[in-house]
Amino acid sequence: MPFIDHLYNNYSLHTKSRTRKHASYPKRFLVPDDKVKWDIAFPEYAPIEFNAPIVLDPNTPWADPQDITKITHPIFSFEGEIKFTENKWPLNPFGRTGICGRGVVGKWGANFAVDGIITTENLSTNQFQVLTITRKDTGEIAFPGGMVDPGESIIETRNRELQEELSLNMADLVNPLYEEIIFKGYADDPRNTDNAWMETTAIHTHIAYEKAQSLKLEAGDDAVGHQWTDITKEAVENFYGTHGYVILKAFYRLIESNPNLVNPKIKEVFLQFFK
Ligand code: RP5
Repeated sequence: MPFIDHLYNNYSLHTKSRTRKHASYPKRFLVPDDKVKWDIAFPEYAPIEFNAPIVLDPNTPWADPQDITKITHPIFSFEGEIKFTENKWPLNPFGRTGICGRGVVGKWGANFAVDGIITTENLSTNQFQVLTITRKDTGEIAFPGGMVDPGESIIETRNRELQEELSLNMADLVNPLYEEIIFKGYADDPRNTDNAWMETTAIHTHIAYEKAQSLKLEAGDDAVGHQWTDITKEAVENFYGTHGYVILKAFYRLIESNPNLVNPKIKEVFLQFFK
């Protein structure tokens, strides 16, 4: 099975949303692979409800009221129509997570983020590289990214996050070799619950190696470190959330849509490595 299909399988069964959790969460109720989808009967299913104090605090600006009838924004998902419980709580479009309520996630239903995927080709190692941060919360390697603030466009969020987490000067990203939105959908995130979850839009920007080397970067905000990460199986498997699946998707798309942009040796190594 090609490696990306293995990552897609884990993604479609939202393995991380069932088996990982935020440090403050109670234990997730065990949801086997064949009981993930809501339309499969699972009468024993009894997840604990957990809502973090910060989410319940009426003064937290990014959190909805606990009483869902009081929210004023629409509840929608990139994944299509949302189902609701009898008490009007939205149901995770990918299925059961083993915890209900909102956990540390502010909004009922989908919570929208943006990820900035900045990549290059390392001609000395013949490998693709991606600019990553080390997350303060889990210590995992991740794309720089974050939540969309009210009124912000996707590109504004991406740029703000690159500045906050990496001090990137946005003038350095003008005229990249390639730029495309390559993903819009559910994010398999360890904070997800049955009723509140992350969705993301990922923008892939590919730049020349010399340009990548010249960027002045400094970790800040949610990032405690930054690095150019070589795209190896091990790196991809250990990325935060869905980022491993998304980075492979991004490189396959780049190779397919812009075959002349990619160094033939790097392409050969990549395809051989992930076949
Ligand atoms: C992930 O959470 C998204 O892909 C995005 O990278 C991130 C946003 O959350 P914070 O980084 O703001 O915690 O699911």
